Amino acid sequence: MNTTPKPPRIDLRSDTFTLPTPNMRKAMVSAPLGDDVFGEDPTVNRLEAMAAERMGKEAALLVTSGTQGNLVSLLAHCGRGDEIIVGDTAHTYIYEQGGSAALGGIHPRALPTQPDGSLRLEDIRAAIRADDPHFPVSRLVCLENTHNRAGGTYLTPEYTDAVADLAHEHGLKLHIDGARIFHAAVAQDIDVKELTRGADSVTFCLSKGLAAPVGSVVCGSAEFIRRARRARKVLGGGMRQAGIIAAAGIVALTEMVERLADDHANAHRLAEGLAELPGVSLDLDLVQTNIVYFNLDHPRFSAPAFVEALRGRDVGMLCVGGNRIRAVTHYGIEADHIAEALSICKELLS
Ligand code: TLP
Repeated sequence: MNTTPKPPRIDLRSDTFTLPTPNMRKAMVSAPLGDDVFGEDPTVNRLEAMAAERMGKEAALLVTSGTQGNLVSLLAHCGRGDEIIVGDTAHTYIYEQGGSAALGGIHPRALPTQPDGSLRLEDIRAAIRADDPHFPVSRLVCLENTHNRAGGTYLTPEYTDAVADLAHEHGLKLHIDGARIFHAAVAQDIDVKELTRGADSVTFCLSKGLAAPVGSVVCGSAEFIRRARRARKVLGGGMRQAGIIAAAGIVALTEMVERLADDHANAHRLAEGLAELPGVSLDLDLVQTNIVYFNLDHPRFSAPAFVEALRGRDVGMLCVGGNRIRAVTHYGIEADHIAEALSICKELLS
């Protein structure tokens, strides 16, 4: 008996639910393969070279997930007892099981994340430790672009450069969790390199808005990637004939970036419609890419009850705590789906 849960038809729970495109499936079938732990998978090597070039870095490493990409980056930058400066709502800080502390002995210094997903420069400056045997060594600043919990808001090149300069002045490195960094680039109509030029490392995901089935890529200097490759291996992330995955990643990079603008337009449409409905509050200024967060204060529905009612109508959204709900647009979600989801929301809440 097949007990696999059936996803909702209009699935706005996350862009992680995207299915591979027909071109990805084709590429996966015919990809030349080899043992990637020995560096002999030509398709992985090709994806890594493409990714490094796109991000303006020397080298890249295919990893299983965004979580693994962030963890290998932190392990490659930091030793035990080193400190990272990170936002208090960063994915790395709240959604990755504290992996860098659990597995790497890395100490997090969490700063207040601003509503736009940034960290204040003065907060970062104040958090950098003096050279004193009482303190951990400040080693790394982590940014997230786009910022998930802030609502998919993007950081600008100017801001990222300012953080990089500040970090570098004090001998720290900068890592960017760029799970959705292509969304940030498309929303600002800029080359993604402008967002990564100051960073010492960046992780981006193939398996979210870019619709590949599996995988993320870490990019940085050749020496950094050598250390990241060791970290990936100790985490059990050496993947052998991973060209099967990389083949879809190559299609993701070549065919799926520009269309992210459609997801942004759909998210905006959804947010504008939701904002009109009784009980819904949301800040339209924060809807900058493919993520919409809103609060629900409604006489008949708590947020979980509303999400459940939507699910009964084949629409998926996520309750993310309290009265807050998240909807994410992506490949496979068209403007018609948004119109349909909105009319179901209206029916329920009116
Ligand atoms: N985010 C997922 C959930 O874990 C919340 C989602 O549905 O949005 N960085 C950022 C900014 C992310 O949003 C995510 C995934 C990751 C890293 C981790 O990526 P994976 O899921 O591939 O480990």
